[in-house]
Amino acid sequence: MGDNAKVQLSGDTSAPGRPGDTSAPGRPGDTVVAVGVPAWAGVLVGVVSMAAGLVVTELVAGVLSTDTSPVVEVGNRVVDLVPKPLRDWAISTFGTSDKAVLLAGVAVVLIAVSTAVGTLALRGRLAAAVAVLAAVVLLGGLSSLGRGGAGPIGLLATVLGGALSGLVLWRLADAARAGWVSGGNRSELSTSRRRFFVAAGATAGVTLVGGGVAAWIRSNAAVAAERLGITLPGPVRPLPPPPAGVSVGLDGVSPFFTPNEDFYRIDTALVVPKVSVEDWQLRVHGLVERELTIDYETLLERPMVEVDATIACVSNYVGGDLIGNARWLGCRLDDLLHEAGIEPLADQIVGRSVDGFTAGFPTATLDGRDAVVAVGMNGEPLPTRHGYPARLIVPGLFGYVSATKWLSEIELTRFEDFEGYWIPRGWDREAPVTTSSRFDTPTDGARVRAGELLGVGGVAWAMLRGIEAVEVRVDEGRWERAELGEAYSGTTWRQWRHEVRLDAGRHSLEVRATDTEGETQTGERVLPGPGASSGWHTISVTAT
Ligand SMILES: Nc1nc2c(c(=O)[nH]1)N[C@H]1C(S)=C(S)[C@@H](COP(=O)(O)O)O[C@H]1N2
Ligand SMILES: [Mo]
Repeated sequence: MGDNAKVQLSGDTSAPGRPGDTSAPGRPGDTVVAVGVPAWAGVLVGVVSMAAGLVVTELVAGVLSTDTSPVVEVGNRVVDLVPKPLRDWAISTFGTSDKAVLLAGVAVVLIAVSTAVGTLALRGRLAAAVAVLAAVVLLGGLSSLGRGGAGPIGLLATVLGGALSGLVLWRLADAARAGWVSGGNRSELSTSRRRFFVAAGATAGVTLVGGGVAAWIRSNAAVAAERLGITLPGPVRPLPPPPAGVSVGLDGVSPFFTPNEDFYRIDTALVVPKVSVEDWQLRVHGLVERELTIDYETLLERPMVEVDATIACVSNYVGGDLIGNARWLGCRLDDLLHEAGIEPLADQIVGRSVDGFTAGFPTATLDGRDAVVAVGMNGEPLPTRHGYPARLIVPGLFGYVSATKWLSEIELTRFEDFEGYWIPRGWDREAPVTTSSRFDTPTDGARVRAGELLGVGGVAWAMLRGIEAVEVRVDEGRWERAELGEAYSGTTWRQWRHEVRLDAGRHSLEVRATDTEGETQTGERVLPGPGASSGWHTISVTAT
């Protein structure tokens, strides 16, 4: 069957004509024209169906288990099978581009196999085509189940991909045959061809998009794997674990350290930036005497300190959960900036993120407090969501003016010359965390036992100063002093608990905190924006 060669119609169901019959099956006067399927159509059908299958395999594997890639694994197997002398020859000949040569080789093999599959299918030998496809699936499946393979997920992904590939092959082959070999008059054939091109094009388009998604999942997985492989250096002077007394031992009260997976999260980026430490660097510049550029390794060589600090979001409503406490590991920001030498003109320290986010705070913040370029959070490298590989943590300031995640630059500037991301959007330029407190238990609207002692509790914070007292009142009665967790650090929140006895009925409970300077949290209710919210957290419970 050559290109554009006329062929005889056979097995035709749509046309009444017999082989050689040129009478019109459709409109009278039309000629039945049928030509051989051009060779390139075989390549097209084969490559599109194979690519669709591979993409599905990679997507299924990527979604079910982020670090498996059956396609790469088959590639690795093949490399293992190549005799060592040949491999050595390839490495010495192609040097560092041996990977690219390998990939090109894989592509050539895949295209050859696809072409075979597509051509067989277009010649009506679907069974043979499917057999070749099945052999490919078998190879993928076996290497998944083999030692060091992707396991059952790889097998499942390969089988699903193979099935889809077969389906696409069958449909596209049908469409191509309708366009070239099946009967019909000239206009029917050209309509069928158009249909074939649309189907092939649409499948190719979806495959490309899917391939992009699969590649994206893989690059995420690569950063996730890199992060898991990192061993952070120990701090110069490790902090002991906080005394047991920081906990008031009441169920429902937030744990002293917020587990990373429960830590609140605020970011402007639509997707979390995935930054590899290989590509990461921190530039310290602007109004400094010496610009510094530090890569991840150099950063980890700096003396590391541990800092227990609570960070909070300015958008937190009274009683809200946009606050968390962690043990951060990092290098001191003041040391770093003194090394760069802050010019006297500078009054603002701006953190810039790889995602374009910026946050600025006064140079006066470097007052000895434990501000750090953090790399660790609660004993592990920063989670990706929380700024891996590095972020700023500045105790006492709201996140939006200080806690830049995925930090890439620290620039010394003047407030009059630069405003951080949220400032032109209407938020206060300077934003110290305000004294506040909240109920964790019971929750608003809870039903409780009437006449029995009821444990109520939560957390309170007065950043840098520390909490002196927490008081609770029922139904706007007398304020009663709550019991506090052991005083630990001004930069962390403090747990509190209290006992109340409620009559049957609905009751309001309020809580307020006082800092160590004797200042009591204001009861004035203000919603967040342009500064923090204020007011006493008030819940209502029904005792029965
Ligand atoms: N790059 C970047 N850093 C950022 C933000 C952001 O949107 N992008 N949000 C900030 C805000 S508003 C807060 S409250 C804290 C939240 O940090 P977390 O998500 O680790 O809890 O990060 C700050 N750092
Ligand atoms: Mo925030």
